[in-house]
Amino acid sequence: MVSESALLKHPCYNEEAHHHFARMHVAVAPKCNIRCNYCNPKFDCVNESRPGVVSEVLSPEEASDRVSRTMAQLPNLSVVGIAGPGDPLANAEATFRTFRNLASLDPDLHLCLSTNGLMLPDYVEEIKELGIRHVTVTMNAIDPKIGARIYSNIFYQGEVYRDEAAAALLIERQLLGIEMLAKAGVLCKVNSVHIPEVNGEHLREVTRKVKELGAFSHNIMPLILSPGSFFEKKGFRVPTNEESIEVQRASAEIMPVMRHCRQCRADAVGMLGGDLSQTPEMMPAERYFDKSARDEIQQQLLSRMKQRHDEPKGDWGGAVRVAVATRGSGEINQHFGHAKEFLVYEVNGLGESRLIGVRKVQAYCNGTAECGEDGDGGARVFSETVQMLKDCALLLCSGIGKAPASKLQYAGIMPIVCKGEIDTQLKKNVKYLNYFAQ
Ligand code: CLF
Ligand code: SF4
Repeated sequence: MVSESALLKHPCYNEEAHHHFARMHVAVAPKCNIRCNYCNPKFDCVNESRPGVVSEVLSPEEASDRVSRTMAQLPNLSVVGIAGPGDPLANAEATFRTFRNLASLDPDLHLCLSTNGLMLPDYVEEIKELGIRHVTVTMNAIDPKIGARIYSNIFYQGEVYRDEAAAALLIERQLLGIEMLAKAGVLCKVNSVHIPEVNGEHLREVTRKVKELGAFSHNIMPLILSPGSFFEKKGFRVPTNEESIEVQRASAEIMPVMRHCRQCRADAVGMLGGDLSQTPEMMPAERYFDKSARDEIQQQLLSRMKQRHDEPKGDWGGAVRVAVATRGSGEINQHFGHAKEFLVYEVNGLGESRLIGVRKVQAYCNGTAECGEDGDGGARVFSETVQMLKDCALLLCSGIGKAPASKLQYAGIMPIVCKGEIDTQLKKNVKYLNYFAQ
C-alpha cells in the first residue's frame, strides 16, 4: 500500500518533486560485502554514485551534525539517505545509529536507504521499526548465469562465494528482501545498472519479477565505467542514449520507471541536478534549524507543485525531442553555457510532454570569454554537448551567446531563449516548430 505523503516530497520517487525538494546523503558506510565488476572499491558505490568519486566517511554523530546544519541552510531538504560509499547494510551498526539520530532530529524528515540487498532480509524489521519509508535495492539480474557476469564474488556469513553460486545467493536474498519490504509497507525502488551486452535484454524480466513482488518503481541507470574496474579493463561499453531510452520504454510497459536519476555521490547534497556537497557555505556555523519555518516553506513548495493525475493520452509516434536547461523549480532558468546537464523531453502532437532522460555535459562557459570562445577546450566541450543532444530538435534555455547559438543551429538543434514553466514552454515552442515545419 503506497502512502501518498511518503511520496510527495521525495525527489527520487516523485519526478515532479525533484524540481522542488532536495535530498542529502551521509556517507557513513565504507565497507562492502559483494564485488561488482563495474566497481573500483577505492571509490563510492557505483550502484547509486558516479564512479571516480570518493566521499569523506563520517561517524554517525558527525552525520547528524551535518544534517542539522544543512537543514538550517536548505529548508527544502526533505530526505536524508544513506547510499555508501560501500553498502549501508554491510555497515549496519553505523547506518542504523545514524538513522536513529536523524529520526530524533526531526520526525518529518524522510529516511532513505540504498543497498545491494545481500543483508536486506535480516534488517527489514529494523527498517520498519525506525520509520525508514524508502529503500532502494540494486538488482541487475534475476538469472544467476547473467548475474555471474556482473558479480565476481560475495562475502556472506564468513564465506566467500564465487561465480553462479554467488549470483544465485545474492539474487535469492534480494528477491526475498524486496518481498519482505512490500509486506512491511516500505516503498521499495529497484535500481539496475544497464550493461548493454550483459543484461540489456534481460532487464524487462527483472522489472516483471520485482513488480510481482511488490516493488514500487524501477530505475534503470546507464553503466558508467569506473576507472580501474574489471569492466573498464575488459573494454565493456556504456549504452547509447537510444539504447537507454529503449530499455526504459520496455520496462515502463510493466511498471513505473524513474527517468530523472543523476547517479549522485554518496555525500550528495541539494537538488538532484545541483550537488552542493563541495560548496563551503553548506556548512554554516549555526546548527539550529527553525522547524516551523521549514514546515511552512515545504508546505508552500507542495502547493506550487503540479499534481499530475492524468496520464498523457496522445500518440508518441513523431513526438519532438527537446532539451531543457533548468536549475529547478520546474522552470527554464539556466543559461546554456552554465548548464552541466539537460533534461530531455518528448512532446507529442497534443502538446503533452514526458521526460525521457537526463544528459550530463560539461558546462560550456568557463567565464573567461564570451560563452565558450576559449579555443580548443571550448570547441571540444561544444562538440560533446552537440553529440549528447543531437536527437533534440529544440533547446530551451534562459540565455545563450551568439556564437554557440548559431553553431547549435548549424548542428540541427534550434536554441530558443525563454523563461518560465517547463511544461508551458515545451507546449508553446513545439507548437511553433510544428507550425513552421508545415
Ligand atoms: Fe538518495 Fe537513493 Fe534515497 Fe534518492 S538518490 S538513497 S533514493 S535519496 Fe535518487 Fe541519486 Fe538516482 Fe539514487 S537520483 S542515484 S535514485
Ligand atoms: Fe561497489 Fe556498490 Fe557493488 Fe559494493 S555494491 S561492489 S560498493 S558497486
